[in-house]
Amino acid sequence: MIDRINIGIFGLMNAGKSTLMNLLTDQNTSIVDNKRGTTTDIKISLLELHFLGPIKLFDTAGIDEKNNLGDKKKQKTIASLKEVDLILLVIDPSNISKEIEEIIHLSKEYKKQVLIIYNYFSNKKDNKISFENINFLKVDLKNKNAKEIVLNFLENNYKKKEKKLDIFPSLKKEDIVFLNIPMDAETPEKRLLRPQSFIQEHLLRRYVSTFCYRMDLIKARDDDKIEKERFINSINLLKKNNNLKLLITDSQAIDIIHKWTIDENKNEIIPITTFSVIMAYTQSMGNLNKFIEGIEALKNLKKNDRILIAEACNHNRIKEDIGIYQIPKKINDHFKDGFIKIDHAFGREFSSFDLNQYKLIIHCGGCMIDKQKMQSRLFDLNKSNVSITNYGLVLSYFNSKNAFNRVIKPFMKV
Ligand SMILES: Nc1nc2c(ncn2[C@@H]2O[C@H](COP(=O)(O)OP(=O)(O)O)[C@@H](O)[C@H]2O)c(=O)[nH]1
Ligand code: SF4
Ligand SMILES: [Mg+2]
Repeated sequence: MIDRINIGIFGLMNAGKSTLMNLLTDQNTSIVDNKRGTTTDIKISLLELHFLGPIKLFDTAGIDEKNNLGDKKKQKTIASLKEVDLILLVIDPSNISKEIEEIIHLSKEYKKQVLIIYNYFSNKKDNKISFENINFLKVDLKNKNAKEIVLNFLENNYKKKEKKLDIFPSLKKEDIVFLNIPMDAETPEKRLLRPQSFIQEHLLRRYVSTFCYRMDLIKARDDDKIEKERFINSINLLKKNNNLKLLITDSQAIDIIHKWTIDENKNEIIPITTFSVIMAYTQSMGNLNKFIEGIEALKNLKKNDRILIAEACNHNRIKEDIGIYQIPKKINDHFKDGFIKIDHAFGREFSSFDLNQYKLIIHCGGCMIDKQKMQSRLFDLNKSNVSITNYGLVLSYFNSKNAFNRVIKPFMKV
């Protein structure tokens, strides 16, 4: 998962947004035409700018189209505005309308940086407008030096957010982290799941060694002696020089991992957490508390309360899928069957749900969406006063209070 800066191009119809998209991507990424409303859906392009690094560039539809389709386009445009780090507002100075103010208003509401590009088509008149405190550039986007001019403007005016999140900063070079990866029928062939490879790569980059272990979950749940011995032997081997510092497991194996990593005096032989809990921590830029608070909301659910189980992708689902089967079953076993109303949102469906009807969102690790999208979801949930928690936390909580406390402990500052 590459950390990218999301830049969105916004404005009215025919301001030159798609022209700017094509200029920055050096190709005909978007259709440019003088027919108003040419760009219907959001166009996304991935590129690299030497002074900013990896970029995700959004070309959006003009928000001033007044018809049914225009309303739909506007909705999508606003959804992507919530996910960008920088709004490039393209303005044709001869065509100013209140919708430009609306974009500026939204940028304030969602705390986004805005830069204005006045696209001076040579033969158009200037309405002499200015927006307070917003840096701007005057350019003709069809000019042969336009790209260089725009890039210079971006380099000099974009305020880069320096915040970088380190996962488990106390881990050192000589430390080892145990990764428990039980593969099942849902596991894709030829690769690890994204949260697993993301975390492994993150640790490797910091010279922290990882030990990958495949647990046979069916045998482990059957209390198979050989399977347990194999696991304990691996732990003991790694613990020999006191370098084993943490075990990260797939959340669905938390029942076994919790049980097998406490001794007869109930002391933990190794700290544990789950891939999914780490994803909640990283995708929210360290705001794990928000997801922990969601467990309190789970405890306080009442009859007929509605919850939404949200997965950020549409993967192939088998019978015992966590979101479709395991979590609903645990909720129905914990409360009474049918006591809580459970809905599901997969992939992009999330944005079409009315969040106000829910007491709680139970979200997957969200490895298929970027931090910006997750943060825009958190922003909307905060606004609607709806709680959120995550798969790993829920599975640990339903296992036991101890398991729950153990998986969050590695994130607690001492
Ligand atoms: N001469 C000139 N024409 C432009 C410029 N920018 C856009 N256009 C034209 O204006 C029309 C709308 O441009 P487009 O990029 O599709 O606008 P969008 O609706 O904001 O995406 C097209 O016919 C473009 O060729 C410019 O800087 N100079
Ligand atoms: S986006 Fe969610 S459901 Fe899809 S693979 Fe990632 S963690 Fe699993
Ligand atoms: Mg366009």
